[in-house]
Amino acid sequence: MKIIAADVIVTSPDRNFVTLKLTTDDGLTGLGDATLNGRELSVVAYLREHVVPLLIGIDAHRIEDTWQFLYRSAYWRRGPVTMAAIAAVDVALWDIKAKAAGMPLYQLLGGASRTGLLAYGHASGKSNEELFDSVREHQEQGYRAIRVQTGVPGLKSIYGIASNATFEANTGVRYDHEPAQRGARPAEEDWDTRSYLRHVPTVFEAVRNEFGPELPLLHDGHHRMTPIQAAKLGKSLEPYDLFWLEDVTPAENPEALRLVRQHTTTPLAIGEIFNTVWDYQQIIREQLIDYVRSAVTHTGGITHLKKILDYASQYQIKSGMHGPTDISPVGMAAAMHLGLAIHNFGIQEYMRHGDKTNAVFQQSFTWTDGMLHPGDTPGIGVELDVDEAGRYPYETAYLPYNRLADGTVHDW
Ligand code: KDG
Ligand code: MG
Repeated sequence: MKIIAADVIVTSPDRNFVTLKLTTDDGLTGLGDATLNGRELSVVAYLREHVVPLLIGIDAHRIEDTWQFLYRSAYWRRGPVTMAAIAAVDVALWDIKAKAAGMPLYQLLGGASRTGLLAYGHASGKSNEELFDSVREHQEQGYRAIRVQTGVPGLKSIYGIASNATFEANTGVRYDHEPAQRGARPAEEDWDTRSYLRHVPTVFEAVRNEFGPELPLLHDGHHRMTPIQAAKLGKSLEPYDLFWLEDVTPAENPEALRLVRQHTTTPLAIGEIFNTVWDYQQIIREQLIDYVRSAVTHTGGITHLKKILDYASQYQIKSGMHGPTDISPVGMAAAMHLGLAIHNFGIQEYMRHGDKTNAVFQQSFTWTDGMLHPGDTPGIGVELDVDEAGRYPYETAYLPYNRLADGTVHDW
């Protein structure tokens, strides 16, 4: 079964997506997600210029060998662009293999270990009232676990809160943290860690008072704290029993988590911007985290993320795969198959894609009572309508960035 065509499809229905489509000589097709938010075209070039020519003629069944070939023959290893490109090839090959077998992908990964995947959604609001409404809306949509982000007094616009500008730029689709705004330059937001650290515990206290002790609550620090600030936050949130506290410190220095861990029993999650098992090696071995946040899309595909999660399982560390709207329906489907099959599944992040996106990508997954299931269509269960995709050409869009009050650039 040989690859005879490899097409890179860029489409921007509600936001930009990059998809690789492989076709075999016996007519099977497979899809892989290669979307890297705000840097999409770098992966497009990597794929089109350097990977697609190498794929023509290879045996589509040789997934591990293709992975190792693309990873090692480049010499320049790792990094988000390389690993997103390899991920797209990997998932497309798994899609083809599962279609050839006539099975949904999770069957090839060992079969279902559970009946469905607990998923969390993103509630947010500038004020507690807005936040409570958003939590209720999510509960009405079936969510049984909810991420909570709020505005901070004195700060105009921060990560995780749908801003009006983002709302309008995205033509009415509310993306609580899809802030990649269409336009020539990134938007500037503001930040003050001391105000944030003072405010967040009061919000969680209010949410617990309103919604009770049962509801699993999550929060994302988005890499903005120093280790000691993160330790302080973890400690101050202990009374509110978080499911996890995410990305408290910048990802470049995973050792920082040792200090955070020494000070708090709040569970920690990290990894959405990691891309290989080597980013996790120390923090898994030292048990500095509780959840692995990587997406299939940014971590070399099913093949590599499964290795990370198998390693994590030896240390009782679970999956918490990244699933914001910049993970395309193809990337989400891959995550669902993997999550259904592995033993150490924890939770799946799930934001809903907009109607235009769902018209471009036909999907077989189900969402029932707060649980996801990838469906039983052979393959990953996603097909891409090329004509529909063609209606939405790429549009330049950037993630925002932060400046402190004195103008210093800060982690966003
Ligand atoms: O593209 C950036 C987003 O994927 C990121 O901001 C989302 O932090 C995120 C999350 O936890 O979903
Ligand atoms: Mg995050």
